[in-house]
Amino acid sequence: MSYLSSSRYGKDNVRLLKVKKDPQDPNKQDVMELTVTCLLEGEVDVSYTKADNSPIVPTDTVKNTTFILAKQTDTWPIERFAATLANHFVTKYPHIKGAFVDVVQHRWTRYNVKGQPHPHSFLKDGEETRRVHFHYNPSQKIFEFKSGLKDLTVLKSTGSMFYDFHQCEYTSLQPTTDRILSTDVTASWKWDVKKISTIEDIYKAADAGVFDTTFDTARNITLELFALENSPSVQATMYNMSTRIIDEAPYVSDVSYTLPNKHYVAIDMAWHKGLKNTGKDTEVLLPLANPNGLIDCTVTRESKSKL
Ligand code: AZA
Repeated sequence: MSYLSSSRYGKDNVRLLKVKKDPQDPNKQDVMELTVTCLLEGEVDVSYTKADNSPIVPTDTVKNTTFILAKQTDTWPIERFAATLANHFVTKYPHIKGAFVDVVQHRWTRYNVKGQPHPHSFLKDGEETRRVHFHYNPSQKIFEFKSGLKDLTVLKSTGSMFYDFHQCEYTSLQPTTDRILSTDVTASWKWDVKKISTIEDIYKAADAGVFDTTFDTARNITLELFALENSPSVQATMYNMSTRIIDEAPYVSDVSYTLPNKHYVAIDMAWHKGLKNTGKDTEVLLPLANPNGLIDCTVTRESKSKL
């Protein structure tokens, strides 16, 4: 005997570019390039178990809706657009009980021409993305809402250490007080459900600039601490980043980081006329494609009742 224990369906990789024109000067524009995933859940079991398609809102309709709501509503910031999409599906279709919406914003940065920000020209300055995940199922009281960034690639050529680690007969790693540190930052921050727990709350926070300010705070703390701290380890640095975000971003309840440790190893050249290229003489290094370290943590705000 078996039963359908969970299911969801929808459209993945819906890509769009939204252009916002200044009503006073249509030459002045903003752009937002997005990749959207929208999956639905609800009373659709018979579509799996009885080949009855009648409850299926087709994935094509999900795609069309994404485009139409992008046209008809304000998509800035992406948290607002995720709320609009999720709310649409659970209010339009009574048998659709929940939506999983992921919105990924690709980076387009306005650039200066002759010292002035150009009104409608943008630079792709990296593969970094800003993102939001929203699982909204009001009938089950599910409101999982988090934002983040991914693929913010950074490297520092000194100011990173790793020593005093556990040693055993499997250990070959040498301790170091000066190494390269490089990673592709994935960071996310969960919105505090005590402060944001309804669609209206999301719209209000969007209007108040909470999502943009928090994104800037988290990104700046990441970049600043990465540069300024003499890092004892990836673990300690990511923890320090997380606690600072919790301190400085009042709407956030949890911060998570996932950091690959992308290794660069000094190339030993002693075989060539005793050429020194290790330790303090390291100048030429080999980027290792694999393997890489992978280090993860979540830091949670302590609730006041515990203090
Ligand atoms: N953390 C680091 O920062 N560097 C490392 C580790 C680790 O866990 N393991 N090897 N090198």
